[in-house]
Amino acid sequence: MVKILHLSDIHMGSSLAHGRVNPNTGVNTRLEDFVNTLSHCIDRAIADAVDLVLFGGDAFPDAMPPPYIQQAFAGQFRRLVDAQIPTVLLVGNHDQHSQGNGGASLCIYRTLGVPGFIVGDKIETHRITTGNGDIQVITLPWLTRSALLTRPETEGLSLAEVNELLLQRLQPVLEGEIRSLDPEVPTVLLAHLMADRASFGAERFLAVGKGFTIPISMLTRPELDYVALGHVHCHQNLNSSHSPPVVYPGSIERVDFSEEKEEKGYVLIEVERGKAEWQFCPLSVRPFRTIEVDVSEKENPQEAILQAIGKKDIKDAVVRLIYKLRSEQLDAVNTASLREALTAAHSYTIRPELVSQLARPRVPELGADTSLNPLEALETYLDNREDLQDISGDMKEAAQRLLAGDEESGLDSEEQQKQRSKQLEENNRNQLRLL
Ligand SMILES: [Mn+2]
Repeated sequence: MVKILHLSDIHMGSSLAHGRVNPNTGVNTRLEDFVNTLSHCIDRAIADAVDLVLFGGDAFPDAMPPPYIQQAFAGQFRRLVDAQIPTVLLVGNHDQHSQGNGGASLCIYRTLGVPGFIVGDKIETHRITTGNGDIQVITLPWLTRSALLTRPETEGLSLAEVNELLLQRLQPVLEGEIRSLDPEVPTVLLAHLMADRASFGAERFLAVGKGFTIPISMLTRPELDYVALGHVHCHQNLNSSHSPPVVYPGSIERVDFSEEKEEKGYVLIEVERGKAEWQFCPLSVRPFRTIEVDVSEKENPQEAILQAIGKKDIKDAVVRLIYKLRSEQLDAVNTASLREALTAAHSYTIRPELVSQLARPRVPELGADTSLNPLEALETYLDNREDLQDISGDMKEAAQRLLAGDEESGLDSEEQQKQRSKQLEENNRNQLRLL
């Protein structure tokens, strides 16, 4: 039985805006948080004498972290070298350098020949000998289209079509790795990807806005005993009622407020051929707290805000205070005393939002009915916008074409289409920049 510690999405060097300079060390307190949390993961690996550590990718916010941040990361992983624990560092999307000849921030560990360290920057099977027997680890780093496709192949294709083509290429490559496995040896797939429960090809158009996703059926293979994922920051097992487990451990620290309610941690696994037992190990990380209060109808807005602050445990937390008020109430709020009330927080931001009496009401039908498909939703929206009636036909037609993935619309020149797909890709990247 091989014992593994699986962690992912360290993103060391992000969330610095939520910290402050520690006067004793000169270091941003959020970097200290991340290093401290990572050190707890490494402590556990050493204390439990695990046979293998798997890192699921995204070490830093980008492929060029400042030297002091690289050093903080390396300083922790160095402890695994000293403890002679084999370690696989998988390359995530944030680790890849997009300019020049590519490469990834983590490749330096291979270049230096760090003993026991493997860098997973391509699809490959590694047979690793541990104190408790051999284990096979298939590495599947974040896939860019250039990994499996050439430029002429993708010319003129929509993003959805490129993704489909990428999947078609990936499948035989992965299949090749799986068929070359030693069936007697326990096997883990270590992958940085967005998994989708949708079956192959179905609802393809809905995936466009989400970037490249891989159907889970490609991962739930009986030849695999555990699928160790990285990329999604919220811990989850995508295959809970079946085998193998397909697990995102999630990020180890909260990167921003979107992770306020998520528990953070890592995963311990005991794996043998045909069986894996795993447990999520929570980490005690710095809390994030949103205090949101609407005081626009309150007689004493100051008091109402202070009350809202008083209700939350803000000690040592990263806090954001958002209060809604009318413009004539602005003078009734004393920001200095709000700051006073927030001093127990680790850091805080204060954001007043004006409620506009002229605000256009939202389309009520869109709020109530979540079963609408995108076209029905657009129609409902257009029915509520008299000012758009003259172009509503064109808009519906354009939406239909977009959803059908039809690039032969005849409306745009090839150049415009290219621009648009570039823009779309850019949007996707921005949406996913934190994953
Ligand atoms: Mn990622």
